Amino acid sequence: MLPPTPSPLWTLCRQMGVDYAVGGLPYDDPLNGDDAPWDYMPLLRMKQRYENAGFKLAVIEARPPYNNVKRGLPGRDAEIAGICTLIENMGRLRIPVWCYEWMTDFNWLRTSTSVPSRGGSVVTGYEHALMRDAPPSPLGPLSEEELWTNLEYFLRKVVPVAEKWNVKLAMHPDDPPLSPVRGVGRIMRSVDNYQRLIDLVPSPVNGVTLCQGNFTLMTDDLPSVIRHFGAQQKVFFVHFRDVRGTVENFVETWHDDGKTDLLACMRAYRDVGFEGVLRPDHVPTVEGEANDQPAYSVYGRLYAIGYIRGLREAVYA
Ligand SMILES: [Mn+2]
Repeated sequence: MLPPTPSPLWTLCRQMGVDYAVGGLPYDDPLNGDDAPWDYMPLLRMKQRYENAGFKLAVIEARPPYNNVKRGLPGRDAEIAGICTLIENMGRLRIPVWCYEWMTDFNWLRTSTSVPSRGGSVVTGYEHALMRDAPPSPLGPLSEEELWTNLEYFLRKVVPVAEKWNVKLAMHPDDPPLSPVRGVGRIMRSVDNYQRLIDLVPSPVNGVTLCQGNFTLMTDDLPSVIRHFGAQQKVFFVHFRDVRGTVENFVETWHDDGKTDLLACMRAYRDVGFEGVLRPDHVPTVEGEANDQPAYSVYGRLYAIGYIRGLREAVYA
């Protein structure tokens, strides 16, 4: 994930041999005028920024506002129209994958961003027991069945646009993958529910962001899950990371220190012919870094990129 404002991380990634960028949305475009960040001209200029720095823009991993869509509230059709505009413009600009999610009211959730890890590095963690007395979402409770109904409504409108413009819709899991949280249901939290998503509106563009940190909390055998969705050509994008613990109590880890056999995962991607983009996702904050962007520090990412390149060479050599 390279935020669209150029930074030393851009240069470091080129130096690490990274060729593809996972981008955001151009909220920083100086010429936005009346354009929304998902309109054509800001997106075009953002793509040019990545390309002029040496990256091919492979994925957009940012979303226009769409909480009303997830909740099924008035205003949802206007939000869906914005998403359809984004997808059409991604198609016009040949940006092939959109990473979205179905987490309502709040996004990824941690109970700590300061868990001590190896050698004084710092990672994030989640302990569900600490959430038992958390206040409910101010927007009120929301059931899983309502989330499924609203998801189907969304997909019936968006999938035809994505098919027309050849943009893949890659659903990221709920993080953490459990339900409910603060009274709000979460449905993208199991292998069976992912299959239900795929079968809900069957289409070559309806698929998965295989965020390993979450999927490995849904199964004891992540490589077989990669094969399950890979065999259906549904793995569009990968977040390559790891955790230790259970869904109700876990910490993130260094790539070489988690509960998952990452070499076996890499073999599974090779075996299913995965040809998309894979990014490190969350990493530790290390010595010399402020923990002001937990899980997205710079130096931790450099280690992760080197580790992933090594695994890739081991598997594809
Ligand atoms: Mn992820």
